Amino acid sequence: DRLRTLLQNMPKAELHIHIEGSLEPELIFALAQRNNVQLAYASVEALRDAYAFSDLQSFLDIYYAGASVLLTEQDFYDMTAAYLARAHADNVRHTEIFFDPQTHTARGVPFETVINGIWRACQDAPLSAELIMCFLRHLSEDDAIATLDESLPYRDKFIGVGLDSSEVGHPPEKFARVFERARNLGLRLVAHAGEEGPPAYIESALDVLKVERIDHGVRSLESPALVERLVREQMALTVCPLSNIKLRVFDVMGSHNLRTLLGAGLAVTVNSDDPAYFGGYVNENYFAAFDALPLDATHARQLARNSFQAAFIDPERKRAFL
Ligand code: ES4
Ligand code: ZN
Repeated sequence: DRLRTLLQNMPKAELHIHIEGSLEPELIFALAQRNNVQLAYASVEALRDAYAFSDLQSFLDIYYAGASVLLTEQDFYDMTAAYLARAHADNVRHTEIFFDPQTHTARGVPFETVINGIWRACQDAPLSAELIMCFLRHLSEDDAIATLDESLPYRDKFIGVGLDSSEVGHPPEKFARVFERARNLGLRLVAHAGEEGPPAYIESALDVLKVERIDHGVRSLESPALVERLVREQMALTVCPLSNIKLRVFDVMGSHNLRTLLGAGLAVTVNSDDPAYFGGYVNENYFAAFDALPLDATHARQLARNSFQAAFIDPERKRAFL
């Protein structure tokens, strides 16, 4: 119908996508074969059958196992090129891609292999693509600082840093020093907060880490004072509807709070998070939310506008999209 066509065709930015989460089961098997890596699953179907998650941690265990097939610069290039082609087909005009270097350096894959493969695919892409390096919050801050140090020779290849992986028990303030160093390097700052963690984690991401966007942030609604602040500051939330259903943050899409967040005046965006694991790329996230919730063409245009407004792109180019 007309709304679906609008959602499909409208130019949009994607601001919350983990590149390792775009690795499709077919590519996992192809890379395992190419690299002689042994997988714990006998077939693409058996692997896909394992994609039944009960919470964030149950997903992360499989997501890190899937990433174990990535060994060469070409592997990282191929994974990223496949995502960028898919995003382009969804009329994504600009994307800011998370990558998790620690997932790979901990396995002995050099930092330069990871970033060069991902970055080269971005250079060859039919849309603009920037990189945001994420620190794994289940590891120590010292490990994050060592990763930031390791990234410095490649400082010109990424625009910012983020914070992802297991949220509860690893509050933003654990990473105060590494974010301060990143800020002093002129890097843009984001963090996952309020996905499974409480509103207090969103507040400390803002106050301690000084982030410029909140990834997820859906639990902000539990604190009216926080909502008022996020609206006043027009702090963007990068919401990922399919992710939230697959990881049981909400039971069903009809119970998702996306419409309520928008209605409160929050700067909400729609994103895919880990599209190969959660059942769809960015347009599938728009379709699923708009099918289940009372959202119309005005909301669609607002969400697309918000995505460019919240993007780390130069103001001139931003104005052309708004
Ligand atoms: C993630 Cl959905 C989600 N949450 C936190 N960390 C992540 N890394 C990849 N996907
Ligand atoms: Zn995420």
